Amino acid sequence: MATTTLDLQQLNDRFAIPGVAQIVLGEGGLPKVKITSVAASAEIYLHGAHLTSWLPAGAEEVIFLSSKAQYQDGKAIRGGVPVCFPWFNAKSDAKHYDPPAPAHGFVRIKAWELESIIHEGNAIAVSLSTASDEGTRKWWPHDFHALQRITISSQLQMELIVTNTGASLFTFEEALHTYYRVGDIHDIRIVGLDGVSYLDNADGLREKHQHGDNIFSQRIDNAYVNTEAELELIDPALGRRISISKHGSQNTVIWNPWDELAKGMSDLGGDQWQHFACVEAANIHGNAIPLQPGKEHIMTAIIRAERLDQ
Ligand code: TA6
Repeated sequence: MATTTLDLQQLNDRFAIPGVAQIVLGEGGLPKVKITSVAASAEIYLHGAHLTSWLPAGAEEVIFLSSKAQYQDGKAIRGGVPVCFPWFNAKSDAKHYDPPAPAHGFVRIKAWELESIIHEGNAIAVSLSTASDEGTRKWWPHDFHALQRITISSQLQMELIVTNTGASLFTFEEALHTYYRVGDIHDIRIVGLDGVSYLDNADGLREKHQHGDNIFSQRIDNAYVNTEAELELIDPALGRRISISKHGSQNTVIWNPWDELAKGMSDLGGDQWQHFACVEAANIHGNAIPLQPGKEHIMTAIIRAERLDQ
């Protein structure tokens, strides 16, 4: 649904912070929060509570965003940080529904409510929420509230807080499906998963073990299990190291489609697949989260970027 000038004015009346935070019309006429501060700038669409840019002061853009991304209800923006909930990848019974249940759940393809923008020191915390409704219950018969709190400073912190607002236990999967911008996928390495078991989604989810650092020479789609490891993405072409830590997450997913899948992705195109790597804090497969009524679960991802020569 298009955002009117009045909607935008009402949003800015409630949430704008002069010189720091404003809500503007983004691609596809979708509203986005635009953050500009001493420490960093960032952009977050209300659609999917989807961060599409984080640019620490003095650094280059850290987040990849496809030049062919689609910006519309019912579609996920390609790139940025899609929020996957309450299931990961295809729902096993997706086709039993009309319309079919969407991949990676339904919260990344709908507008979230902007709850608050808080300026504390050099940090700006943007909170957005969504909740179950009759539309979501068609696909997933549980009542929930989800809050995404994104804190922008010289680091990027994303917290996904899920609350069971229903009367019975439910079990959910989740991921902060972060696309990191890289100079050249062939040259990067991800350090920190040596020896960790993973399920290889490019090979029938067979269980394997990571030997050494992750380097990329083909499609990779690995779900590492029972790991809270802090990782480093080393990018020689951009001369930088991205540190990725997390709390409340037992899985890390590493993905690049390679040319193999990218050529069939209309919202990616060209050689863009060579310029991102997905490193995702998640709770999926055997690490899905059972949540009792009234309880909440918090998954946090914290990202820092620094020069390699530092
Ligand atoms: O995170 C890896 C993955 O699950 C891959 O299997 C691939 O499907 C990717 O997510 C992107 O999914 P999407 O639905 O956004 O195209």
